Amino acid sequence: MKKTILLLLAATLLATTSCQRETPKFQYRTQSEKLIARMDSLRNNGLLYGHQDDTFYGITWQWDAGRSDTHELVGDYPAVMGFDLGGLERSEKNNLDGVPFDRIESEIIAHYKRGGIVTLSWHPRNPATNGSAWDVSDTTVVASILPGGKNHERFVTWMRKLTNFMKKLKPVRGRSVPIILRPFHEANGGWFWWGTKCCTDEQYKQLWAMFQDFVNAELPNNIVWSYSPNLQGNWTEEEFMRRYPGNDRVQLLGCDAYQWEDEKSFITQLDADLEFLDHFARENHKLLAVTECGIRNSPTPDWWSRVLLPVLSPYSICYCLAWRNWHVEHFGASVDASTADDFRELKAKRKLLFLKDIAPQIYDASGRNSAEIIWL
Ligand code: BMA
Repeated sequence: MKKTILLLLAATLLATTSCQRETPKFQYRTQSEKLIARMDSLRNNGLLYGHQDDTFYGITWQWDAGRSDTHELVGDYPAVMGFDLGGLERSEKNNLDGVPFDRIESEIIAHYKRGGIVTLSWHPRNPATNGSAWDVSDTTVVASILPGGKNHERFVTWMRKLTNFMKKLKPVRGRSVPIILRPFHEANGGWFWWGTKCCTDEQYKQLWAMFQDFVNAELPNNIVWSYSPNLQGNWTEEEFMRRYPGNDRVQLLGCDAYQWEDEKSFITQLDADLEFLDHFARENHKLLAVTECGIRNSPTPDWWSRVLLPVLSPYSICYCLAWRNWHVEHFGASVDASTADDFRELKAKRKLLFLKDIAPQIYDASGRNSAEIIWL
């Protein structure tokens, strides 16, 4: 064992030395820059599958350790895993969906160590009313948390709780986990307190900047910023720019896209959005992803292959992240969903990529996958 570890250390040192000689700028790269470069290169290999709360619960189970609807269906974990930090702002033990934050913490580290990619969203409670993220009853909420507002100091403590949590995301040895952070998402809709009902475009941009500057000051090297409006269907540049935080503030453009109603209009709208976003991303050197997606409770068995993927395939998209599989409603793949066979086939044809497709498959002398050693 000792010998294996020494050999590995020597190999790593050798690799590092030769890498430094050839490409000296590599050693200065931050975790976020490395993740951006990795995703940029991975998108040439194919579309990554992502899933929210993958290892905490599925359609027919919850909280069992070591389970995953994705793994049980295709024998591999999603390449991208999403988690939500809603509830952290009030020092809750569990997030808004009942997931203990200590499990979120260990799963983020576990997924990173196996070579996976992690994205975080935040559905914070309404800081003016204490209602949920969906409480849009107070139109002064955003103004009240901006500098000078009566809830500003309170919101600063919320942001600090978030950064304190993210600072803990560190394997025992090694560097902090890089995170794709997707705050204040779907802001072109009116259903969240940061949406169109509760703040002006200017206030939204100020909110984003305040939050981002705070987080970046605490975690300067780890965050890839994702700006993710909801499916819009008719973006024009003028409309899109109204809330866009700015090219210096965003590295990944997202689209949250659910098929709530008829298939045809979903396809038309998503295609229109992706055409706009793909063009914008190319012009402005951004990554592109479908940051939430799905159809509620999988009523259409070939939805993945016939509806979603044909729309995505002409565009240069890094990943699509299916929303959570919960017993009340599910969006991701599972043996218990009607889409199981269709999804399995996509995996077989490599139309979707999973963890093992993106993690380096390097084995040490004892046959153990040493991906985690590479990523530490
Ligand atoms: C929504 C729904 C909610 C959930 C929230 C945060 O889309 O799934 O049930 O609380 O996301 O995960």
